[in-house]
Amino acid sequence: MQFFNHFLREQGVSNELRSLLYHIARAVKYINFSLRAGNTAKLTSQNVFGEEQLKLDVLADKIISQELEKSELAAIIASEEQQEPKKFPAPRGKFGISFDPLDGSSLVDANLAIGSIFGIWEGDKFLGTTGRKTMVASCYAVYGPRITLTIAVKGKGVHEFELTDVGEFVLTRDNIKINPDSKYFAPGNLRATCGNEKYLQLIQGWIKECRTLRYSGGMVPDLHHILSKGEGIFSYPRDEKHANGKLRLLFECAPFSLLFEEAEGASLNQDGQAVLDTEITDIHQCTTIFIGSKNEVKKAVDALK
Ligand code: AHM
Ligand code: MG
Repeated sequence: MQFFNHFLREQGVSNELRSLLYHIARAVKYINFSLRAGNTAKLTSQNVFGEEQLKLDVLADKIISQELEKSELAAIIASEEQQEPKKFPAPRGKFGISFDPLDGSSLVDANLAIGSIFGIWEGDKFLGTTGRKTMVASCYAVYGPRITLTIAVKGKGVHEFELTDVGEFVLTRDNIKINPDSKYFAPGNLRATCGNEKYLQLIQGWIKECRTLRYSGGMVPDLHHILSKGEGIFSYPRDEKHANGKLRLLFECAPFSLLFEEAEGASLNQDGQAVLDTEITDIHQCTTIFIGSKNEVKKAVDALK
């Protein structure tokens, strides 16, 4: 059995980065406890003792922010739940952490899998840089029937860990790779087919080729499916109202793009640019995304031109 921390040390991950990942793993455990505790109310509500309960995504945001502050390794943090990033006073850590505390929180009621996403950047700013230049690692947790944490440290591959009964993450899959071709498709923003004939044709083409649909409505489990099976494509194109789609560059797309490129997959926006090369000009900026098996991603983006 390979424990999370031992495995990362063997991989040559620096002490500081390992310690930061340890704090992220702790936050994931606390969020999991909160989810299991049944606080699944979508809106702020009162519990049986008449106390105010926090919305789950607000609670997850709080848990992660506190854990990152405690780590003393963060110079700045930015959350999808917060309007502005929070800077910690010097001398604090050397990392910037961007995160979506609870992606797919609207699926909680339906008891579908959801997740948390983290991007780890060097330095104390996110604006004016790209994932390629500044991101050093990323990871995501899936809260499903099992709790997994999948990590990519730049240049050191993608590895999956699972939370055991004793509260430790252990290695379940190492060096995850994605095949260039695939039979699986996960078509996000199907509403875009109403105004975009090419997207409609792309999806009809996948259906005519007898491909397999795997789509849950949660980016985290949908992308985890691709990494688990070692193949697939997830798409989220623009539509008439959303020129850059809906998914966030800093909190969702850049972290996943690092993971997928590390696994030899690809992640492009609808204009054919690597998502990791997109400059961050706004904390809450959105991007279109086509991510997964390299050849499928390229073909899909070409088909929409
Ligand atoms: P959220 O961060 O508000 O939860 O939204 C992100 C989610 C993704 O998990 C999922 O891929 C996408 O929204 C689904 O979008 P849509 O509601 O357009 O189907
Ligand atoms: Mg989200």
